[in-house]
Amino acid sequence: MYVKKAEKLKMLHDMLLIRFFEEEAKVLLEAGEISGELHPYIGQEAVAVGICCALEKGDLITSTHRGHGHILAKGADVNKVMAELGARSTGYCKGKGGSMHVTDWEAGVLGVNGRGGQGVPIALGAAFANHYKRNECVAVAFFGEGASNEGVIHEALNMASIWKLPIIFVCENNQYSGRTKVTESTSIEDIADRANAYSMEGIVVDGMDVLTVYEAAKKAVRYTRSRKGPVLMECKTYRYGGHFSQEDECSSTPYRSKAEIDFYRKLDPIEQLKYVLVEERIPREVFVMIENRAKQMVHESIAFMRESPYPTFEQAYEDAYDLPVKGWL
Ligand SMILES: Cc1ncc(C[n+]2csc(CCOP(=O)(O)OP(=O)(O)O)c2C)c(N)n1
Repeated sequence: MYVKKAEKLKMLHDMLLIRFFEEEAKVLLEAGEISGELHPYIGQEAVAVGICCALEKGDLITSTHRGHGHILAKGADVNKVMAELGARSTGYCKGKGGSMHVTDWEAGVLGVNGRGGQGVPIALGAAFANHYKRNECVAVAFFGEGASNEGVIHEALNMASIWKLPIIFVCENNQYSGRTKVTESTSIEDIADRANAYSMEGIVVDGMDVLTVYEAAKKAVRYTRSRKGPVLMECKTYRYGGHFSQEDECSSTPYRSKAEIDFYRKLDPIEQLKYVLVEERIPREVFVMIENRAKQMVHESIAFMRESPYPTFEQAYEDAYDLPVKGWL
């Protein structure tokens, strides 16, 4: 598939933005400027970027606990994401949600979700709403291969198939669910095979190659947008870091070898795309410019977070409940 240079450069920018964001977020967590926990997306950038570049603004996504990459790729404001991680009132959820509860209606992000697999039925509902309103929008549900064994995802696949809903189920198979290898939790090699059981299209994609993901996503979006039915897309990928950012510091027994991690680092999605661009004679200075821009955006987001106030005590009660009776609290 022909992909314009400008589109490829945007993909490079978006992957770099996610990578720098995640690297800086880990530093801030270690320094105590962010509390709680983070699940870094480093290594998996090609999936979020390849999928989201194939979407339109009105399309909707739901995300997972490893969600920063998805929402940045879908166009969320990096300042407001960082502010949310830093628990500041300028964050997407006014600093009361944190890393695993970012929502951005404007960018079409129906929520990062701390509960495994629970974004999937939300995306299903969004797809049903689009179907009901007879509009052109599609929904994308990101989930991990660990979550793929949860009943709710099977229910969603079945329902989407029966009603031919405009939804793409994107399983990011990074081979590990926490410390559990996929071969210990799942009886089949390709999770996309499960599409057969729900009479829908299933496809396995190299999730380390952004252009391959993009091409497959474009086809899937066209297919589901024209109301032919849902698609289950499995992206084979890898996370370089631990399940959560402090994993190495917290665990003494390694569950994967350095050789395995090094193997996937050699398939790095950012380097792969740069290689393609070098072949197309894009000068190295352009990469440097794009890298600097992405770094600057992340640094500005940190400054924005630091300058922003924390929510007040009173604000703790806002937005949480729509109480039927005034004065309950
Ligand atoms: C319903 C539920 N069960 C268990 C957990 C604890 N948990 C958090 S992340 C995780 C592993 C998820 O693995 P996977 O779905 O493959 O996503 P990945 O972490 O690889 O991105 C688990 C078991 C949870 N958050 N929600």
